[in-house]
Amino acid sequence: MSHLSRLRDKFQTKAKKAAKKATKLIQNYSALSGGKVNEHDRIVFDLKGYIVKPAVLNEDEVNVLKELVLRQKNEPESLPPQERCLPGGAFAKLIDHPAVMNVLLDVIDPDIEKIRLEDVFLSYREMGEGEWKPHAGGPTTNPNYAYNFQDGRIYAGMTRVVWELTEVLQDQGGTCFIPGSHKANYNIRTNPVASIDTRNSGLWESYSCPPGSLIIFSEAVRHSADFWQNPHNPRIAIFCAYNHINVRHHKPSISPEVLERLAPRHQRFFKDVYHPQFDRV
Ligand SMILES: O=C(O)CCC(=O)C(=O)O
Repeated sequence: MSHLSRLRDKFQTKAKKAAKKATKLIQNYSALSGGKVNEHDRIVFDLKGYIVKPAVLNEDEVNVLKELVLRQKNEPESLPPQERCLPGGAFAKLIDHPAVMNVLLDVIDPDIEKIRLEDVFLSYREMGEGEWKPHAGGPTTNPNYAYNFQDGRIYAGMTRVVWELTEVLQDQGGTCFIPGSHKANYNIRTNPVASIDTRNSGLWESYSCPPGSLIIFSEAVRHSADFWQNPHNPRIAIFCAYNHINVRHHKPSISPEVLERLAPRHQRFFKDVYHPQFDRV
């Protein structure tokens, strides 16, 4: 091989690598096009362990999603196979919704390739349905549920993103939190205290929000489901569990039929658990 052709091959390889890098940067940038999380949300997430973003979706978007999840629940056969379960169908485009990504890129990892989505499910509750089951809070060495603050930024593990598709009334069945408990020093996770965990301890906080709102919370904050008490509508909420690429909490259960039909920009959230250093060529 002549010196000239060796030189040409070298340049071609370098150009390919540069193009790959540029594509990755552009993909990451487009996911961030809504801008990063605002200071208010970042500080409240750190302070309380959760944030509520009211009415992120409009009425039409909410109606489309409600129809999808109710059909998935009640008559899945009426849908094509790739839409019969979450995250398929009209839900898929919410996977990287800017309101979600702006927070996750701030609290899980600033590189979108290091964020995984490991579970998506519907929570449907009629009047009186639900449970009271406090969990998490306090220190842990388990990286899945970690919440750390280091060098000016949050390092969260599993982070729940909840799309509330119906109205939630204060203390009438929305998820409940003990704000700040993701940073508690006493281990209320492994040594729960009944007087703290009881629903009327005065330490629990919930929220009200219109349909289409987003709740984002660290799995590290002590939280619980509640009994649904809103007489106007059932709870119809989509729960998503995002995590860092290095760890996984849930057993993979997402249907391959659904995954195969997602757009590549959504499929990448379902990659296996590994360290992205092995992506290097
Ligand atoms: O159903 C709820 O409101 C809370 C669910 C829960 O406890 C969780 O996501 O870990």
